[in-house]
Amino acid sequence: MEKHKAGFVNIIGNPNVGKSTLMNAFVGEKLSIITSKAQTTRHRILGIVNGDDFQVIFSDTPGIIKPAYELQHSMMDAVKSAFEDADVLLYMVEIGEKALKDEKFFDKIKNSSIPVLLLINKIDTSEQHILEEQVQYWQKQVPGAEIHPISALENFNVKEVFERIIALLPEAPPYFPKDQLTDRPERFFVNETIREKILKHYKKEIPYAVEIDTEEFFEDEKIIRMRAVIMVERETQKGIIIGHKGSALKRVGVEARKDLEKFFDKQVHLELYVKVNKNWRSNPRQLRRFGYNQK
Ligand SMILES: Nc1nc2c(ncn2[C@@H]2O[C@H](COP(=O)(O)OP(=O)(O)OP(=O)(O)O)[C@@H](O)[C@H]2O)c(=O)[nH]1
Ligand SMILES: [Mg+2]
Repeated sequence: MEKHKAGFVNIIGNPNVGKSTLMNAFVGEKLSIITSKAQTTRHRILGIVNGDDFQVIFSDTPGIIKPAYELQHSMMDAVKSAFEDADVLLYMVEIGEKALKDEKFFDKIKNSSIPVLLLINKIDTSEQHILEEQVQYWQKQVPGAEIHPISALENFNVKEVFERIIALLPEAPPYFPKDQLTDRPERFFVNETIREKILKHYKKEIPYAVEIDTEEFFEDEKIIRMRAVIMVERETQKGIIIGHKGSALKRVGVEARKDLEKFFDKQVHLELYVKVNKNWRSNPRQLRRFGYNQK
C-alpha cells in the first residue's frame, strides 16, 4: 500500500488575482467569498481536500498589500503565517501583472527553500503569444519556481496542478479528521456570505468599513435561525447600508439567505441589523473580538 501524504499548501499573491476562486475549485465548495473587488479575503481560511492516501490542507490568504490601518496589519500577519508552515507555496499572479507590491514578500518567494508553484491565472482572458511572454517573464523573476498557466474560474489546468501538489507533498499522517473540510465554524461562513453581498452592492469605502458578527445560530430540524449584526464605523454609513425604507439592507438579506440555504442545504431564516462601532478596524481589542490578531 502507498504511504500516506499530507501537508500545508498555502496560496499567496496580490489582491484580486483569484486565490479564493482557486481554493474553492480545489475543495469543490464555496468556502471563501469571491468578488471583483480587492481585499475581499481578510483571514487565512483552510480548505481541506481528503483522499484515501492524502490530505491537502489549502490556505486561502488575504492579498498582499502595504497595510495602512490595524485591520490590514492583521491581514498581513495572516499572510506571514502562511509562509511559516507551508510545505508547498502556490504563488498566484494574473496575466499582465508585474510583481508583488511588497518587496519583502517577493524576496521570500524568490528565496524560498520549499517548492513554489507559480500559477499564472486568468489565462482565459489572454492570447497565446501574451501567455508565452508571461511565462518567460516569470521564469526570469522567480527562477526556482515551477510555472503553471491556469484558469481558476474555468477550471483549466487545476487538476494538473493538484496532481503536482500531491507529488510534492511529504509523507505524513493526516493533520485533521478525514471528514473535516475547514477550520472555521459555521458562523464564520454566515459572516462572510453577508460581507460578500456588501462588497457586491456598496461602493467605495463602505465594504471596507464593515464587519459582520453572527450573534445567533440555532439549528432546528427543518430550519436554521440566524441573527447577524452589520457593524459600520460611522452613523452616515449606517444610513447607506439600510437604504431608502430599508430596501438596500433587504436586498443583502435576501441574497445572503439564498446562498446560505445552498451552503447549509437547509431552510434559513436570517435577521440583520446595523450598528455603529466607532473605528472598529483600528481598535486592537475589537479586532481580537472579531477573530483578527490571533497570533
Ligand atoms: N477571467 C477570470 N477571472 C477570474 C479567474 N479567477 C478569478 N477570477 C475573478 O477575479 C476576481 C477576484 O477573484 P478572487 O478569487 O476573489 O481573488 P482573490 O485573489 O481571492 O482576491 P482577494 O481576496 O481580494 O485578495 C473575481 O471577480 C473572480 O471571478 C480566472 O481564471 N479568469
Ligand atoms: Mg480572496
